[in-house]
Amino acid sequence: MPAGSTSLDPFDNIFAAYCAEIESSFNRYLPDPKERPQRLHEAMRYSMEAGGKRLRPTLTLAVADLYAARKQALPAALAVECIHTFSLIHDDLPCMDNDDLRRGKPTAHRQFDEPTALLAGDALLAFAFSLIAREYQSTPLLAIRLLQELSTACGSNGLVGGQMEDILAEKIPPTTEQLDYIHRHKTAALIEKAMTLGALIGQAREEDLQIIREVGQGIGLAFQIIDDILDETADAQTLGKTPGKDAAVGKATFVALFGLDEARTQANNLSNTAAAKLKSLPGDTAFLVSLVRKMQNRIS
Ligand code: GRG
Repeated sequence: MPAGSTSLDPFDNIFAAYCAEIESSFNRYLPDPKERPQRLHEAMRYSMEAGGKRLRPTLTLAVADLYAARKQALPAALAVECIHTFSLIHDDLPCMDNDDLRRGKPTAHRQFDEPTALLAGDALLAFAFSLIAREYQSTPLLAIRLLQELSTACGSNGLVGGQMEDILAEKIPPTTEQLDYIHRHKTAALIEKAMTLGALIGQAREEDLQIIREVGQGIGLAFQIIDDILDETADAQTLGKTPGKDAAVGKATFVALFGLDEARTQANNLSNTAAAKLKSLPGDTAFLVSLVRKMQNRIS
């Protein structure tokens, strides 16, 4: 369990400590914003420091914690957050979602400019892999495994592939199978890998690894369904990004396809299954189970 607890709610306390650990690693690992090319490094740091829930790196650390490997997992957790931030920067660009607000702040291309934002995303993606290669070089087989898992989750068979089908679905309404593909690739793949990396670093047994992959897919899908629900029901201030964009472009979301009630039921079912599976893992899974519940009931 991370040190530095102060709040009275044990869950909030632990979550805040994980986030603090992740954010305090920025200065140690990320390029210095004063380093040349300064503008690029400033833009990378701007988006990384803009906030966000830090869900994915927390998952990496919390899974590694089950195997007493949290400390070793920190660079991998940061790499996951760099990839997530790259995807948000690119998703917000005018050629994609054309958004002005992210994490409650101006998007990277609004704060800087479009070419700088594009390059900051590219650089964060590349940096994530170089960080893993560098920090795990003393265990080369582990390093290769981490790089394989993460690069697959990012590419055409992962979040970029999911984004491609998502864009195509704006023109031709997707079937439920296509929507499932989009969400599993665009959202669940990175959430699953965040957990898998923690397990690999902790040298989890193959049976545990399988459970962790299933849990990651389940909560990843639930996360996206809830994102669709919030896009429909939340306000910009609470959300930290522009709501109602899906409906505005006629995007086929879980809510559009199934309605709010059925979308909520599906998110609950997926979360319940994930929480039950987590309990079969070794170590103290209470924090991870509570995290699933918090994400299930989140309002932003
Ligand atoms: C490579 C351009 C490109 C896109 C890949 C991941 C992705 C596809 C696009 C990002 C935008 C998006 C809506 C992704 C779905 C996953 C999702 C709900 C992201 C938001 O995650 P949060 O809520 O964000 O955890 P914070 O800001 O809290 O970290």
